[in-house]
Amino acid sequence: MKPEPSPLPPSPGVVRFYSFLPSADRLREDVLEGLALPQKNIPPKYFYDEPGCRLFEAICELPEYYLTRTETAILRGHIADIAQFVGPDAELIEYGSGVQAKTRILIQALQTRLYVPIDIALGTLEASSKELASRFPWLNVVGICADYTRPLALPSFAGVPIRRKAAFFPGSTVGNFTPAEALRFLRQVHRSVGAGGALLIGVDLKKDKATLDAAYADAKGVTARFNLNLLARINRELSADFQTSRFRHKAFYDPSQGRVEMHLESLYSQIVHVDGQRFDFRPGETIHTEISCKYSIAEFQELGKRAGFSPEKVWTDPEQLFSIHGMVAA
Ligand code: AVI
Repeated sequence: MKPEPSPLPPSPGVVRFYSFLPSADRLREDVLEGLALPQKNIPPKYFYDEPGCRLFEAICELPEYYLTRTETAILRGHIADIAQFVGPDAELIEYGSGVQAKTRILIQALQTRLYVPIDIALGTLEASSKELASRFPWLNVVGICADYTRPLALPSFAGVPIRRKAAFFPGSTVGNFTPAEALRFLRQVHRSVGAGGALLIGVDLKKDKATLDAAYADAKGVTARFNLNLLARINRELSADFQTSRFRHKAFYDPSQGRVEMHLESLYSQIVHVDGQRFDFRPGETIHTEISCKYSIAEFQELGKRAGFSPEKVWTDPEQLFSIHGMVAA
């Protein structure tokens, strides 16, 4: 999708927004197409409506969901080295910026002057961008509301001196792509930062099945509510008649594929209508809603190389649960 023509140079503290969001028709198309497949499937990007964003924030606080706190601890513990890797006067582009909590650590250390958060959830993007702009008075924030899983040409900004572009993609969100999709995405990031640009990317590491199973099926059932909210969203936005109590959350790590899979399992034989179309479910049949791929450090470096990056740094925690990679676009 093309950006709007020559946006004005940003001014410090001022938050500007550009929206490249696809129409509601895309949700309809993706859901109708996905439910017609032999393995029913709905893309995970549709988790993030307003209630979904709130539930994801709650997941990040769960004791079982070690990813967020571990990545934050790695960032804090290695921030001087990370700031040295990125260097001064970098334009910081964040993919899937969400609540931007980790970004604060980075912006403080880098003294960033131009920050471009990209997120599919407009409400969260607006609120967190405004909060960030008021916290750092020297910062220009240019929010982009977009689906970054699709090709996106970013606007360029005059008026702020920039030495390099640095992409930040925390949270192991790259794991929600298949390796082939991740490769395509990394190539797109390569084009956005250009030769010499930097990539800081959080990647969850392979580990024992029990830890991963618990992280995606927590005792309080927050992840179950997050998964089931997808059906409630489809009911609201596509006049569907899913009865959420007739489905259950299912999540498990498959070591042979190195990924967690999340599904919504039909508890009964049932018929559901979405936008006037009928879908039949057998008992035990599932809608596949998410994958969360886990990598070894070497596997992810190999993927980065195939996308044209040169892996330069890796920071991890003492238990080797999570990694942050520093790569440079060749
Ligand atoms: C956003 N993403 C990296 C999360 C993950 O861990 O794959 C989404 C999530 N799904 C269930 N819990 C969290």
